[in-house]
Amino acid sequence: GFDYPERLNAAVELTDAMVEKGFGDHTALIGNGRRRTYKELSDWTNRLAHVLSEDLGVKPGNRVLIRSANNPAMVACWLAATKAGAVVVNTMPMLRAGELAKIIDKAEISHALCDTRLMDELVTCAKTSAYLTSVVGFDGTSNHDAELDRLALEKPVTYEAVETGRDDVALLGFTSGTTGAPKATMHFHRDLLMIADGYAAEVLGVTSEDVFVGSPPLAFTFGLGGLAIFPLRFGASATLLENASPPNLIEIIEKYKATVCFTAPTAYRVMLRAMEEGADLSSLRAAVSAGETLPAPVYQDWIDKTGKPMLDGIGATEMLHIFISNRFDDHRPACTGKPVTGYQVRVLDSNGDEAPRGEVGRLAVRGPTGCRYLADERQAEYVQDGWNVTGDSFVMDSDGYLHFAARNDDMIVSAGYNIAGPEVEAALLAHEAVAECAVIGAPDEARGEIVQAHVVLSEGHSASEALVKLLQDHVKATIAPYKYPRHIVFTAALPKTETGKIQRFRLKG
Ligand code: 3SK
Repeated sequence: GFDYPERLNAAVELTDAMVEKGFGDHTALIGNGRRRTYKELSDWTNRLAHVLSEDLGVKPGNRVLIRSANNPAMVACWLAATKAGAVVVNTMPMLRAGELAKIIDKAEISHALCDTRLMDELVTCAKTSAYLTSVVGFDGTSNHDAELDRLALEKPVTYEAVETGRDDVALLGFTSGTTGAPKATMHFHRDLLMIADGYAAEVLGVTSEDVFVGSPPLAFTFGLGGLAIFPLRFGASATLLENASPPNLIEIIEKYKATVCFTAPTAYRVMLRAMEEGADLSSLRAAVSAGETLPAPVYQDWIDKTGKPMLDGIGATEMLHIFISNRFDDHRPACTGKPVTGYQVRVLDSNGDEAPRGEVGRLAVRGPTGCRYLADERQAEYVQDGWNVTGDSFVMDSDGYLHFAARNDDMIVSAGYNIAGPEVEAALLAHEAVAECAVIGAPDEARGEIVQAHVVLSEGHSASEALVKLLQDHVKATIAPYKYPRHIVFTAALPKTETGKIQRFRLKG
């Protein structure tokens, strides 16, 4: 079981407690050209927590928004606010005033900590917000050259953290999902530790020797877990990149001999090509893929080039992190694996009963973390009889492995056939002319819907009628022919969320 003491502050466990355990001199964070040890991180976050409690008047339970790209200062602000008993909302730099205003209203944010390079949009919000009373800048480049940093330098390096309860809310994870309307999910102090003690311990086997790297924003729980909580829980090191483009990821992996990488299949495809051109990614022992379906050819190519499996996993902001995953010694192509320790899953038919093995149904999950929406009527729809009924359709095979079929809203029904868009995407992606693609159902009088593919071509290929025919034939030869895309649209780019998930709903005219 995952037993935590009744009084628990997750940020203390990830900093001060790590120093007490003997990791004080070990590197905790690397970013903006600097390394910080666990002792430095503990001191830094304690000084900041003093500022929050004493100068800014943050009280336990206040909601504090943080606005930044991935950098050590953002991690320090998140930990400090958590030590001060606040409920943190991490946000991405791309958000504009209108989007921030919705979050501020929904979460009743009273205080905001903002990288000084990103102040404008937040200051605009504060002018009209009924809740936001304080916006303070910090120096995301870690030169300690902003108001928050200057106040912190005057403070002691020890801090009596707020004695939060293990079931007190520590974090609000906002999710816009792939369909629109943002929701806030509440996560407890114990949840923050549990994802490390469960998934990161069991599946990744993290040790203090590990060096983490990755692309998901810390504002997304995938990133916060993978690039902050997991390394800090085990005395490992995290590299943080403000611009985590695939070439930058490759550079950091080579420079710091990173061992664990969190990113999406698109970046792994670039890494595979880079390896052909001499990039040395041999330090990576764990390549975690999530956020989008992992195409079987990418999975296979990774094994061929590295001799190690790629760890495909699925999580949800509602569940905080990954709850189904492949394992180093138990993995299959086009398969998300089995439930992570502590979680149970079911595949449900349209009546809400368990679907027979081999049949597509809605994925439900139950475990130590779980969905608690903040003031949202969708709670009752998402959690039924204690099961979190997700927006994904899966198949459980006869051996109990789970295979992603589609987002529920991405299932295409054409002439009576149920066609999972991602399966068609995987087939298209196996063709060298296709760099990226998204498959949707387009309205059709005769068939109800037809399979429509939006394709971004790889370098050196150009759109033509002949290529349409070639791709259609390729899909027919790869999967059941009735699934082939009757309509192919060539496009320069696909619409995506800030976290890189394809927004298929935007393609649906
Ligand atoms: O699969 C995802 O999209 C996800 C969401 C939140 C946290 C972790 C993951 C992998």
